[in-house]
Amino acid sequence: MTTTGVWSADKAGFEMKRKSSFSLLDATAVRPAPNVEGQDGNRMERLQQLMATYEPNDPESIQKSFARHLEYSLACTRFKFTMQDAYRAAGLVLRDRLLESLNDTNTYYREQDVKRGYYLSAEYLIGRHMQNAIANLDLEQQFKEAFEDLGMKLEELFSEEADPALGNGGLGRLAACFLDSMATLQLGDGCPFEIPRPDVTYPVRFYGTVQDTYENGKNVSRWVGGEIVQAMAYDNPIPGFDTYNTNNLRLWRALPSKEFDLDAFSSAQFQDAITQRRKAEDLSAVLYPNDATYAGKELRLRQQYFFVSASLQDLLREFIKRPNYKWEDLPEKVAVQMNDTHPTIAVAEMMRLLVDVQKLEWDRAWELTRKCLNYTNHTVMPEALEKWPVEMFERMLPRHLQIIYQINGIWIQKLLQRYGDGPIIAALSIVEEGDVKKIRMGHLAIIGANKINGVAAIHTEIIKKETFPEYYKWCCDNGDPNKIVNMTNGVTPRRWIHCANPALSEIFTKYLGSQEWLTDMNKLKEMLQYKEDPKLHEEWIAMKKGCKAKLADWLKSTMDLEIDQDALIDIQIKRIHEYKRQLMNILFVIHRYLELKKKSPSERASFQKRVVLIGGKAASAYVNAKIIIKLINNVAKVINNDPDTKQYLKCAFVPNYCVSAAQVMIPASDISEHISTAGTEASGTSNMKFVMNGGLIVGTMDGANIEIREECGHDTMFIFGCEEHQVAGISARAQEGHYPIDNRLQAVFDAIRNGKFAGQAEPEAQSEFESIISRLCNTRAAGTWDGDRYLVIHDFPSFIDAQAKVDETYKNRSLWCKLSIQAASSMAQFSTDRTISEYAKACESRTT
Ligand code: NBG
Repeated sequence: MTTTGVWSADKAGFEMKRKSSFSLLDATAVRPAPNVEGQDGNRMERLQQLMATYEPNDPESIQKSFARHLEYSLACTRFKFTMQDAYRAAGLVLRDRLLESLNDTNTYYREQDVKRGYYLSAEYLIGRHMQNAIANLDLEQQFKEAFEDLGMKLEELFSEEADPALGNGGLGRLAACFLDSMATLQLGDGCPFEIPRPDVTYPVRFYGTVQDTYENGKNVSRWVGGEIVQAMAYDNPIPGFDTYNTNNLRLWRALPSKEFDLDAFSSAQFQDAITQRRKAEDLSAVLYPNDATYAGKELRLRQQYFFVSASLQDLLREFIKRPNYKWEDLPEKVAVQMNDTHPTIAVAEMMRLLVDVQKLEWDRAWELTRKCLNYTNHTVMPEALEKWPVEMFERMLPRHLQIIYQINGIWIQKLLQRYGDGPIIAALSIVEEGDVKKIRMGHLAIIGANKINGVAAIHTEIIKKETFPEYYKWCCDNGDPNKIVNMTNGVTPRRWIHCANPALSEIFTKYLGSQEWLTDMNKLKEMLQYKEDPKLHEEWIAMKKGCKAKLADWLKSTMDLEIDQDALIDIQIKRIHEYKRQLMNILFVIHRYLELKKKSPSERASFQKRVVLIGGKAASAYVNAKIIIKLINNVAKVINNDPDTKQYLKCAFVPNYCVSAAQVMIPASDISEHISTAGTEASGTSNMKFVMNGGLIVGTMDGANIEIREECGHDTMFIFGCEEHQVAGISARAQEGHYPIDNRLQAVFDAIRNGKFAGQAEPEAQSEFESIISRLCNTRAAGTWDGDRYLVIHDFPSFIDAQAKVDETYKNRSLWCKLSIQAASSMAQFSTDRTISEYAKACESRTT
């Protein structure tokens, strides 16, 4: 999947009527026309006239357009249609407007001759489109009036939309926030309701062989045979906010290269034809197959190559179409951002397209490739730096393996010249030696990229120090230490404040006198002058109350959970991973429960009420993550049904966590947990969303927490746990057995071991829970160390202290409210508008 956007800010935005909001373009406004000089500009003049104006956006016209789509596009009658039909018809009304804007934006980009940014990502967690599209097109009022007049609430329409789950976690959601900012900043090209483009298809080959020949004095390689699959484009327009820009998110669907051969129906090849079709469709049917198996791994590499090849063929076609462009202009016109290692086969594919297809010399092609591609690293977990067995590569992508070997050969020569033979050569080689020889995609990316970036300040330093230390040394030795740069993540305030929390958006707009803060979050700093204003406090508390009421309704209807809306709402939502320490959170909940049980009823009455919600998905093959989810569910069952405590403490694992769930949960939180072991979370982005909504953070000195704390003030964050530079020493001591277990944690372990949360009723779960605890307590004395790798035991006592401080601070409601306003008003740094501007600037100041 790719998205295209304009990268260079200075070129976009002036001549046409760009900055005016969409709804101001009435039906009489004339649409921009491309410069058709030299072409047959008069062709179908009448048709051109008919298409030269916009669909009108007043409520009545919206109603008419809706009625038309309901009957003529969806074949409903006025007597018989469902809410789902109504949602789809309203979606088509919007799609019409988005198409106008998308087409005009493309005309404009072409005319302006802008540089295009292509974001190559296997994941886009875009969430529901409709509400966001209406807000970004500035059509909220008109849609509201139009549909209310028809007897429909917009919220009912919105809830009909499925949440497109095109991703796993932060990396996929970040890509979606980037789309919003690229369109809003008038930097890019983007998506909401899909448009199939059978006219945009590319062949993608797998397997086959390479024929090497010598022609006209040159070595020529030809990749032949194998299987060909067609990649067909599906466009998703992404509108910016308060701008007429609409960008394109282009997704790719795999189709068999030859459509069903009817003759085959009567022949023995029938089965073959079906197999071919299924094999092609498997490619784009499911995101991220379980890659614990060899077949899963192979399908994943096939998926990656499929979308990368289609996207690069597409961008080169766009470039070649322009007769005035020369190859040396490519880096001026094209910037490709590789989102993690998933699309990094792009390095070899770009070389193949330039050398084999476009017939460029190797050195020239390499220079262009390296100037166009950039790579973002999103994690320090070594397992996420993908490596593919050479044998798999050789079968599936034989020409790419050759190219990678050639890139590596030249690279190793350079290294040998500088360092001589030694361990640094093996460390920096793209090929990993061993029982199974592998291609290291992270290495391919850094060698083939112009810039490499981390996603928060601490993470970027860790990349230099630990993830790619030898490579960083090479950059420094070559006088290019700025090759690895930091681009702290962000989130879009349009979705995460304006759409997710309309009441908060209204407060900001009311106090600041305009909506400008939505495109310039620095404006929110003006809210700081009111942080102790009792009037604002009243409105702020009412806003939180409203969000909690919505959350309570949602929890009741989705999981039949009842919560006390006056309780402190404590949320941890993110992928389930041991480094993120959901385990520590649930151990703390057990501790809190045990403490409550010890108290008399009158003592309990002064205890701070809490609702702890934990949500998130786990990779399908991740066994420990699943045990942790089971533990959370079992603990919830006990606590929520204990008559002594259930008034004071509730806990739940929220199923099916997704963008829409986040939009309900985040605005309602008082605190959220961002408690990864220091040095493990690259950035985190939900931390930013929570704070923008007035939630405070319980967190470690990790990822973007550190920068958020600097911006918002140290008093707004409840920090605990060891720091990154202490981790190695603590781990070493833990392995040697010098690892005291706090009494309170010991009591939690005892409760689990005694069967409080599984016991004889669930012997399998009981033994899984015990095994998790035993592992935490393991020292090297018991064999190879597989113990408390993420320092749960070490950080637990200070976690309890931080939580106690939360309770104490929360008692003082006006202090809490002040901190909440202070934090939410200081988040300008964490808008993706800032992040995207930095990416755009970095692309302009390219290194050689
Ligand atoms: C995630 C990190 C987060 C980070 C997001 C976005 C992956 C592989 N990484 O810390 O774990 O916020 O990327 O950069 O999803």
